[in-house]
Amino acid sequence: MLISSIFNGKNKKRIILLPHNNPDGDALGSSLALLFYLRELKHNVDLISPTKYSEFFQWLPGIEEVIVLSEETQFLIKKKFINSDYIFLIDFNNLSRVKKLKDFLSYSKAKKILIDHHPFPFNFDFMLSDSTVSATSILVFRLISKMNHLNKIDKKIATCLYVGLMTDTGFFRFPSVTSETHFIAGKLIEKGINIVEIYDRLQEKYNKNKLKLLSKALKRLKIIKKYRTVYTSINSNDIRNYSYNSGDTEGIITYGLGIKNIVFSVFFFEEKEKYPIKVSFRSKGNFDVGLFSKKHFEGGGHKNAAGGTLEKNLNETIKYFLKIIPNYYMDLMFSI
Ligand SMILES: [Mn+2]
Repeated sequence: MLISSIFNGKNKKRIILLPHNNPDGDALGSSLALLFYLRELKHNVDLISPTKYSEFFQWLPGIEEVIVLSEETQFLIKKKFINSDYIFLIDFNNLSRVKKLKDFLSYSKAKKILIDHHPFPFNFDFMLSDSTVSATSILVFRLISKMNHLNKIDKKIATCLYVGLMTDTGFFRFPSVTSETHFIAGKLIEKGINIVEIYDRLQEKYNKNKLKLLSKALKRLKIIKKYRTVYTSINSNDIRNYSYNSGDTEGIITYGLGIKNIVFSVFFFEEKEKYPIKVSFRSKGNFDVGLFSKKHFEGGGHKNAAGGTLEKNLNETIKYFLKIIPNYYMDLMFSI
C-alpha cells in the first residue's frame, strides 16, 4: 500500500488534514481522530478547515487545534500546503467543497489521500473511498484497524469517531447502518467513552434563533399527499430576522419524513438574497434523491440524502420542483 509508510512510524511526515467546508460531526470527528492518531505516530500534523465550524462542536476533544482559513491565517496555511508531504481529503468527494483552499491544493506537490464515503469521487493519488459505509469515521476506524493499531485508539480518538458515527447515521437509524457500524460503536465504547454525555452534547442543538427558524419552516410545511412529498423553505427575510448562523437550518428537512406515508422531503433555502437557491432532499425507501438531484438540481449525493442548487429565485425554484414531481408518481408510490 502506497500510504502504509505513513503508518509504520519510520519516517516523520508533514501532513495536512482537510475536512469539507462547514464541517459536520463526521468530517470533524474523522479529522480530529486522525489528528490524534497521526501525532501519536510522531508526524507533524495540521488540521485545516476551509470555513468556520459550528459552535455546536466546541466541546470536541482537540477542536482548539483546528486552523480555520481566514485573512489572518491564509499565509500560514499556504506555506503549510506548499511544505506538506501528504494531504488527507476527509469526508468529501469534490474539490468545490474546500472553497478557496482548492487553489492552495493545486500549488501543493503533496500526495493527496481521499478518505470518504460519498459516491462518484474525484480521483486522487490514493483513494480510501467506499460509498456503502454510513460515515467516514468508519473508514478511519478500518484504516487504524488494518494497521494493527487499535491499541492506539484512546478515549479522545474513540469519542471523535463515535461522534462521526452518531451524526452521520442519525443516531444509528439510517439505512446505511450495518452490523459493522454497531461493531465499531462497540469497540469505541470499550475505550471508555461516555455515550450518554456525547448523546446529550449532540442533542443540545437549539438556540433561540434556531428554534424560531425551525418553527417558521414547520408553519410553511406543505404536504402533497398524492406524491407522498413534503416541502418547506427558509428565505432571506427569516435569516435576517433570526440572525442566522451557519448550520441553523440543519435538521429542518428531517421533520417532514416523520409523517406517515411520506417518503420524500424537500427543503428550499434562500441563504442570500440572490441565486442560487440551495435545495436539500431526503427520502425513505427506494426513491433515489441522489439521482433526482443530479438530474434536476445540478447536485448529487446518496440514495436517501442529497443536495443541489438552482439558478432561479425561491418562488421559481419551488414552481420548477412542483412541475417535475408528477413525473415521479410511480417511483414515489412504490418507494416503500
Ligand atoms: Mn460523512
